[in-house]
Amino acid sequence: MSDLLERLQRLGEVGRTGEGIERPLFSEAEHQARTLLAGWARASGFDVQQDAIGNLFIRRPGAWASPPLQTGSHLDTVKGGGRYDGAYGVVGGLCALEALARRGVEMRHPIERVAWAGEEGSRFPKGCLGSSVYAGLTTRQQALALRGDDGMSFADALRGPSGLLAEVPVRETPRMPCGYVELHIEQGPILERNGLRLGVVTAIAGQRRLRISIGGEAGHAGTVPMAYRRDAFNAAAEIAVELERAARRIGECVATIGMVRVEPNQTNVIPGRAEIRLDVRSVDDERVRRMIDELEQLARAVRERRNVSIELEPLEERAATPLDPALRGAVRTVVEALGHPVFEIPSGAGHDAMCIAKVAPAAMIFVPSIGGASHVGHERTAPEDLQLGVTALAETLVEADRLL
Ligand code: HGY
Ligand code: MN
Ligand code: MN
Repeated sequence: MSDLLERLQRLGEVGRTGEGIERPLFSEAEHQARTLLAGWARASGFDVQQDAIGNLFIRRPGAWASPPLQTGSHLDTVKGGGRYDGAYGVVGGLCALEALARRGVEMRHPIERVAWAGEEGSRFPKGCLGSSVYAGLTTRQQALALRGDDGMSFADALRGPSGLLAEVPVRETPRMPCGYVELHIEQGPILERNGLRLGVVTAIAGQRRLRISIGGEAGHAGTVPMAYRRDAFNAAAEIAVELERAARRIGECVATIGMVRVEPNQTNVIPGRAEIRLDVRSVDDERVRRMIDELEQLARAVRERRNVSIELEPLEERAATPLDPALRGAVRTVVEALGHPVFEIPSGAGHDAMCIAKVAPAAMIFVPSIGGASHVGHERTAPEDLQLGVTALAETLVEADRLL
């Protein structure tokens, strides 16, 4: 089995739970994953560094002392996640640098592979944390003040035993890249359905995430007549169903309520409080805006009708991100040279490339997800597609090095 597959296999055991992988940022498992990657990179002779908020860099010098060409992705996962989302781009980036070094390919720009800290937002309520601080979209203070669902602040977790890697030098000043290429699984069914093995990503969907807190009145499930109730969960449920209808009506957008909290969460007590988290996305920002309008109208109506309090707290807002035409051209050239059809595809999933695209030309390469499954333990990509993606990444880095 190749280094790529062996490493993905090995990494996929780090943080494995019953149904999938759990590697939230600065957990023991995620720290172990970064340690593993640093060890593999050092064994291949690369320079390993980290920055002050946990982004991990490996670097291959170039002929020029210029801004680096970067590739990267993330090692953290969602709860019950798969072994390829993020990890594939991190391990694949290492394998691409090793392939270029083995072939003795002389690059003008230094090449860096980055493992961005906390892309998923599965512990701290902000996704793409490491790449957005790196790109200056989030201040370090804002990141440090974030509080995880377990109550611990980012600052404390960063200082804790699973924060920075002990034996890795910390780079103080971020080096803005001259270009960025991210290799990632598609996480959807399009490539597989079209019999394709490589995708050239055109844009990354914009997204809005909100916390919706509902205050009603707890009470005895048996004694309070329906007409007297201020049931916080039923208010949340009405909002959820109506938002699903709105997303279908507006079209070309998706709305998900993937997190629900009910208090006191007892069978025989009417819920007095409920918290739901909404994730809305589209490559068309106007449709996301219309969805938020619908939510605001709905909240006003449900507040009135059910006599409950409803607070909408924005957690995240990212505009749709078109990827760089010239770098996309480099990916297209490589896909053709490898003998595959050029297939342009938008990304419904968010990626660190959204942030890096704000400071440098960025592009993405997709490989198929079997059955379109992702963010689940049975996330899979065929080994030959995993290998092909790394080859495409290595060649794209060479092409981009020439171009930039
Ligand atoms: O949610 C996303 O799209 C990404 O997987 N963080
Ligand atoms: Mn990802
Ligand atoms: Mn993900």
